[in-house]
Amino acid sequence: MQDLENIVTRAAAEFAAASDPASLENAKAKFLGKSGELTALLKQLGSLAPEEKKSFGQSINTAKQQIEVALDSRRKDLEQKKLESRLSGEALDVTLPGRGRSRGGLHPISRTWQRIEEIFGSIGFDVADGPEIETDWYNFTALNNPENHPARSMQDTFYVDMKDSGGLPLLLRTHTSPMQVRYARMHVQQFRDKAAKCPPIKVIAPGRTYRVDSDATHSPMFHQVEGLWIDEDISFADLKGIYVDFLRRFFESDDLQVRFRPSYFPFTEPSAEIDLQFASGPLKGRWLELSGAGQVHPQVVRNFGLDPERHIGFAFGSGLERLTMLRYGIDDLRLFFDGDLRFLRQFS
Ligand code: FA5
Repeated sequence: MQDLENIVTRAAAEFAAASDPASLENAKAKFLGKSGELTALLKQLGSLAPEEKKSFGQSINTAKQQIEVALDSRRKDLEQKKLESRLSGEALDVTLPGRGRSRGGLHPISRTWQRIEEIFGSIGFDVADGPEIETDWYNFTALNNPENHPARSMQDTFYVDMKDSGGLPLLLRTHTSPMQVRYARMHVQQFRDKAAKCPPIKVIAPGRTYRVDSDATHSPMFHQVEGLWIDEDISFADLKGIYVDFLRRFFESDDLQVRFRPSYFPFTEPSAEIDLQFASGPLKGRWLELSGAGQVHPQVVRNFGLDPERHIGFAFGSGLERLTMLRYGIDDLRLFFDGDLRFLRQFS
């Protein structure tokens, strides 16, 4: 009896001293486990006389219940302590000032992109999108710029390792002009399938382009917008009218100094570069080239799947960075990509 009371007291003391669930379970094993003290006393029951066995057995059971009650209550204590420490660790100080969120804004090039889509959309141009990793055929050959043609060197680019492209010559497109051919062929095919008369092709294709270029007016990654209008009677005069009207709406001014300068592209004939004079900023009064343009070459019209005797029109390819520089009077296009928030915030 004395022994049992002693065991119960020690068990309660050890449970109270256990500061975490693992040490509590160890303490439990010491008294109630297979080789625990109470279990050892139970094993002695067999050697007692029947009368003694009954009363001792009852005492052991009572002691066991007392130990279990102490164990259970300590378990609950520890759980409660754990919960309290978690709650106090995660406590929120609702009196702290909020973190605040600064408002983001559109990148100036994205603004230009949106304006272009809005203006051309309003005069019936469709908007198309195409791959930045392009085949050599669409980027050059289909644009009347065959392999080994010297005009290819005007647009040096980044080539994809042939091992990765299954032998198909792939490159980062140097301009958005491959979209002329992609869009026109899709358009022509669509109406050929329906045996219907092919309606005019009237599309712009804005997107990223790449070249081995880098200075204040050239970046290795830049944006162009391609424009293409093909019908039975679209002329260079339409190009001038549409393009100058676009510039007036883009710059919100009728007082623009625009220059069409003769140039050469294998995919247009005649060809021109379109320049605009800075109206503000450090380069005020200087001319900046905005765009290449021209009457689509008959060979390219043939590559569209159309008859150049019947279908004629113009195309242009303009730089979005250049348009943005002229709009805001910026003298170095690298500012657009440096990620300096002091610069970018001025446009949001
Ligand atoms: C072309 O890329 C022709 N595909 C344009 C064209 C389309 C001609 C349809 C005829 C018919 P060019 O290389 O000149 O042409 O580039 C056109 C415009 O892209 C330039 O006027 C300039 O505004 C912009 N541009 C060219 N290279 C860069 C560069 N590295 N960084 C920023 N803008 C550039």
